Amino acid sequence: MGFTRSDRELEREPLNLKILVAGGFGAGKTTFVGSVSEIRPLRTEEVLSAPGSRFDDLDGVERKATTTVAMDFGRIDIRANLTVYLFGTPGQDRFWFLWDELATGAIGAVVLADTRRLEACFPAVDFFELRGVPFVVGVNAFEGAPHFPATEIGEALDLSPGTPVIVCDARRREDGKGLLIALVEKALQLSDRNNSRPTVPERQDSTDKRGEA
Ligand SMILES: Nc1nc2c(ncn2[C@@H]2O[C@H](COP(=O)(O)OP(=O)(O)OP(=O)(O)O)[C@@H](O)[C@H]2O)c(=O)[nH]1
Ligand SMILES: [Mg+2]
Repeated sequence: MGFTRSDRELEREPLNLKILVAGGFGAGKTTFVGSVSEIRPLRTEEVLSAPGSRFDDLDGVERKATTTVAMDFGRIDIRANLTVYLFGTPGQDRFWFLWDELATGAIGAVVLADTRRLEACFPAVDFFELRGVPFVVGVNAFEGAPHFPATEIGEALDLSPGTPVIVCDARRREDGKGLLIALVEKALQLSDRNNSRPTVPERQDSTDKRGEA
């Protein structure tokens, strides 16, 4: 007798998803990945240098001492058989060239916004909208930052209808997890509509030596 697996069994197959954590300079991306990750996060922080300050927009985050120069990496099991690999982007314009590579294979993104400098996340919003990559906006509530209703923030960012806008504290794991779950639900809905299951593609090129020292 032939053995066929039911949809329910297929649903329980391990699913590995790649998600980007993006947004403007200093919006809390590294903090988010670090607080959500269940493994010790990989960070690429460097001290903000005087020469770099000629290129970096430090307005509003003058007290920031370090910045991400390549990426953050973390991992979390959202539920049984659903693992999310988190890739935090660098925030400064001079590292834009890394974004395309970081976004390869991602099923979606969390775009962190800081209401003190909302315009800093416009490029991230544009990046994902242009590529049709689903995203949710996390409004990282810094102390003393102005509060706006989610609908107003959605309008200010000119988001497509249905794009979730969720207030969060990037330092709180539960907040981060809530954003990831909202994103995964949105991405799965979209992929069901397109009849394809999102996964992180297997690396095809066995000669790739980027992991080597
Ligand atoms: N009060 C408060 N501080 C936060 C929050 N999230 C991040 N921070 C602080 O804000 C600063 C910037 O956070 P990062 O996580 O480095 O920001 P980033 O977006 O990774 O910055 P870049 O990589 O330089 O673009 C750090 O000092 C954090 O401790 C938050 O929700 N509330
Ligand atoms: Mg960072």
